[in-house]
Amino acid sequence: MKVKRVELIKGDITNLNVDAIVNAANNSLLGGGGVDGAIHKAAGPELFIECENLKGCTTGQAKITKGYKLKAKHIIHTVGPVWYGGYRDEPDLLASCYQSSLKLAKENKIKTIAFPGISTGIYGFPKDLAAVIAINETKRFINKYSYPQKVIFVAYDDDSFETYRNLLDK
Ligand code: AR6
Repeated sequence: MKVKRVELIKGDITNLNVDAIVNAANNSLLGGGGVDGAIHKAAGPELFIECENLKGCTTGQAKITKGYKLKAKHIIHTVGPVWYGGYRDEPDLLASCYQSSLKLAKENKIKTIAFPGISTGIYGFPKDLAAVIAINETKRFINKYSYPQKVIFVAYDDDSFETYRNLLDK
């Protein structure tokens, strides 16, 4: 039987029992609002200490830490672009977030990884375009490599869920 390698769920990414969850971080990697705030709160203060030692992260890149109090063993922190209208390489930078995160997952032999919609909250990236990029980059990557074995897209609201569902059904 063919194993399904891409899944979609609706909910809070901090509750997931997976090898790694991805965080929509900022360049400092020292926490913030949105999913970043929720992940730091759920993982506990040790995460902040490990993040301090990472000395930040460039937009479009990713760094890995432990998951601490989360069920997830690892957190892959990636820094999405702020949306300025689309003329400042935002789509390429977002694609790079997915590529860098998936590459780290592969290098760390992560079986299951869950992504929120990077940049689609406070950073203002249009959700439909972001979902197209997320799905394209993921499919391209998993067609080439056997790790991660499974990628889960986590939609936080009904609109995002429908956007992903329509695209994944195509
Ligand atoms: N689980 C899953 N998805 C979530 C959760 C959650 N618990 N909470 C929010 N989302 P955002 P960004 C969704 O704003 O746009 C922070 O301050 C949310 O609905 O968290 O990349 C950082 O420190 C949206 O679709 O991240 C940066 O400064 C998506 O996650 C900045 O925000 C991303 O929304 C990054 O902004």
